[in-house]
Amino acid sequence: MTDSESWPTRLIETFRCCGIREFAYGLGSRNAPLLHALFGVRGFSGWSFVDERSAGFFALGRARASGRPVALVTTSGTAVAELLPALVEATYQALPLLAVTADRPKRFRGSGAPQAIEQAAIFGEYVEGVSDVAEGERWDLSAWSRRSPWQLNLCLEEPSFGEGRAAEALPEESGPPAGGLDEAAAVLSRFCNEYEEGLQVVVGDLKPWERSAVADFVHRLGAPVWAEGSSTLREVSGLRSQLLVGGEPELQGRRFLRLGGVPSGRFWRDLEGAPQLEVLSVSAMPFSGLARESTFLRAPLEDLLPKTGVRPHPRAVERLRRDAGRFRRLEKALATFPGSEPGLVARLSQVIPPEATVFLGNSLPIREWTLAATRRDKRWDLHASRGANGIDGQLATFFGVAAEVEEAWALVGDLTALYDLNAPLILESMKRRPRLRIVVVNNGGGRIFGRLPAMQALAKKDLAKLEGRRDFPFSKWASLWRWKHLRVEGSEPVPSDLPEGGWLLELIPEDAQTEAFWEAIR
Ligand SMILES: Cc1ncc(C[n+]2csc(CCOP(=O)(O)OP(=O)(O)O)c2C)c(N)n1
Repeated sequence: MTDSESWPTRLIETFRCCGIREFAYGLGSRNAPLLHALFGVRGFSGWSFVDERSAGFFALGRARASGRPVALVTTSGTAVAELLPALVEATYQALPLLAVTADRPKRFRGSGAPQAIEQAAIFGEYVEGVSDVAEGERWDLSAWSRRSPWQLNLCLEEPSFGEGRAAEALPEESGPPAGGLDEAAAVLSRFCNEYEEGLQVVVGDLKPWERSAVADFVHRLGAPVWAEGSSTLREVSGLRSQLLVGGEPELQGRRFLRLGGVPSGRFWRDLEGAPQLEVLSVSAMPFSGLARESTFLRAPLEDLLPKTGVRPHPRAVERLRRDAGRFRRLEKALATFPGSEPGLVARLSQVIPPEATVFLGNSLPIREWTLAATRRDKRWDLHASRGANGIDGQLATFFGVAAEVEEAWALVGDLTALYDLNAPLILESMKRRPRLRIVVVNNGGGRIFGRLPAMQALAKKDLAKLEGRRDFPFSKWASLWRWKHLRVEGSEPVPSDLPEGGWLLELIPEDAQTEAFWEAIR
């Protein structure tokens, strides 16, 4: 096999076998023949990017929203390196991205020739495997679990363009191998059934396809549940008598069952220092989320949980009574300090319409949403990109999640928005643009740092430096993308009905109210 022209055809076959229907790409000459062939295939959608880093995060969003593997196609050199943050994120979220990286022929390695870098091992731990393929060789992706990223590094001679192949209907792909579920179900049911008093369920970020299996399982179990905002279990009415609504769970006297992503709550970090408390994590990701001893089952929740038999637990009356007391304090603080950061987040959640897609940025938005957002079930399609908790690429991921929906809201901090200023470029390629509402909580820097116990002792001036305090004119950024812009300061009302068009909503919390709020619920 000598012809580089047949590679695009093989790539198309690979996409089909793996169930890939979308690819995000950066422009380049070495990957141009691959792109040229892919463009001609009916049933594939390509998303064009100037910035490969953004392409990576956008693909992450598409994989999250669709549940399918998504490909990234780049040229050689630093374009490949730009994919790393999104692959890291995909690894910690167990999302399948296929990085198709065009490379110069292997004889260029180590030569320092232009755009010849060491691509084949560049992602290290953050790919499940690498197919490093020289001209004329075949590749085999059958070992790819499609639960984390894979790299297909294609070493190409000088670019040449063959004919793309028009596709017939795409065949059904085969799913990833299951395996070991019965054993995992036995371990899980023993963990739950042998311990009734004090079992605490905590649910982290869930993917759309995991939610109903988790809700059913937790309901069967009947134990108290703390649910992260992006699990969307907070608002499930059938779980009302089990949900902790007043704040994070207490640690003492508990055995913890974690389902889904690693929780963002402080209590999870505190568990690190309490090795006597037993923890069992069940997640599609290959990480326990704790550096100390715990039990970990890696399995698709939607397959494992329906198979797991559990006995219903007795109602934890005392724990729920204490929680109700904390909830009353929380409600009072939200009513007294509507201009605080959690107050603004709570009021925003009330005006976001039912059925909307909602994306929570990392840092305070996700924590404040979990604590303060409405628990009315608005059937939101809620997402947060929480793998390695980066604040990079959040808007690009959001646009990936939002690409096929009617109305999408993002809630991000000001530094997080600043990080990803070029991300909206992709909106120009969307056939049907979602009604976008980008909400920036502009507290003038990374204010999460001021909430860390270790930072609270610092002098105000030093803390401000570490928080990166600044004032950025977001109205100018909004006008660049032709979005309308509105500033809501402190206790001013959050508008419930925004006219058509894209909107940038800037929420400006009142510092004194935010401090008073946290003090009131301490
Ligand atoms: C890529 C990356 N760089 C740095 C960090 C460390 N970090 C965590 S939160 C944060 C500040 C975020 O500020 P902002 O978006 O304004 O949100 P706020 O903390 O005010 O809610 C930073 C820099 C990170 N998580 N990811």
